[in-house]
Amino acid sequence: MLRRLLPLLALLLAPASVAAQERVLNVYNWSDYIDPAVVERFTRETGIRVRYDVYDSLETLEGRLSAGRSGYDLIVPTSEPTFARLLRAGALLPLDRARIPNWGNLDPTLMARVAVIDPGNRHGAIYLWGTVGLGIRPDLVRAALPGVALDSLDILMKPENARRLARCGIMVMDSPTDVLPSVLRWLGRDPNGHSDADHRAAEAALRAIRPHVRAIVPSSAILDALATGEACVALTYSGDVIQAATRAREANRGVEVGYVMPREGAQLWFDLMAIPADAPNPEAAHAFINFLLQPDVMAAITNQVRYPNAVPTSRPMVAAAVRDDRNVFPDDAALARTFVAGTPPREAERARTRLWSRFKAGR
Ligand code: N2P
Repeated sequence: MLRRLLPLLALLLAPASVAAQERVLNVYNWSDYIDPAVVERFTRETGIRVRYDVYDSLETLEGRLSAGRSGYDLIVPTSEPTFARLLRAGALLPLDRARIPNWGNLDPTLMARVAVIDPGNRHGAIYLWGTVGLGIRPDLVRAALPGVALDSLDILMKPENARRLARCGIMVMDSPTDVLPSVLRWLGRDPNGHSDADHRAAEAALRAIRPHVRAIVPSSAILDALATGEACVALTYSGDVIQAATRAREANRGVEVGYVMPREGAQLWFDLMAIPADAPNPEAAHAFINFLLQPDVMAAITNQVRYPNAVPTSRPMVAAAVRDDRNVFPDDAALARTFVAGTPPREAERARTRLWSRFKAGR
């Protein structure tokens, strides 16, 4: 008996600092993108402490990662352009499937879509996915634009509409990467076009609405502004809008928020769990990925953040109101109209960054 207890005693008496150093997982994920209870459960079950940092745009994530030595063990970049670029730069560790027995829970059809940029799905597993569209306050939009169709980017992008909505608050998320493709698509151009003509057209369209835009701020600030009613039209990520709608309803101050998946065709994106090549604790990262891929864990995350996941067996555990919400889980017809952003070449990326700063500055 005593002999059986000895190893346990040794473990309990081990210097805490050593144990702690070895058992920390450094996560860098999007803001408002997990159920905190899930993270606590991971620590309870594994003893691994989680240090959890957040970003709210791909530009921030890429800036932090591209220099290397970020200190993170797990990141969640969008498949294109960020994950694709990090992969090309050799900045991602191949995943060890032997350490991820729950890999089989992933939807093969969705995983095939991201295999285009990650052959064999060797470096990333889909965490959550969604679209880019508008968060609106339908009552205010209807009042300002009688008879307007509530399913189109026209609400924001037609200057005469933007002018009428300026007073109730227009916001655009501060991310050329995740905004320009939708603008190009609304213009009827290739959302992944990166010719000078494409850039000029997108810039002209943005400049035309600029005087009516109250704020160009990170997506986390947009979520807050929609929830409080400070914005009546905002271009941002689908689940963020649906989270804002829930918060607004709970606050019970008469703010109603709805999501518009643009009929022109919405940008569809996939966020992938990946491990930086220089991660201090890749073992813990593998354990976390495996933990997250459990159906009940994924269902809890989707219930909380209103983004669909890639674990089909989680679906029965997702609350009916979330499962049946076509803005969370778009139907096939809506999905057929979506497009996925590509990875612009460096030069085009620089042109996009420059045009975006002019847009922000209002020049
Ligand atoms: C979460 C943002 C969603 C991720 N707040 C966009 N890819």
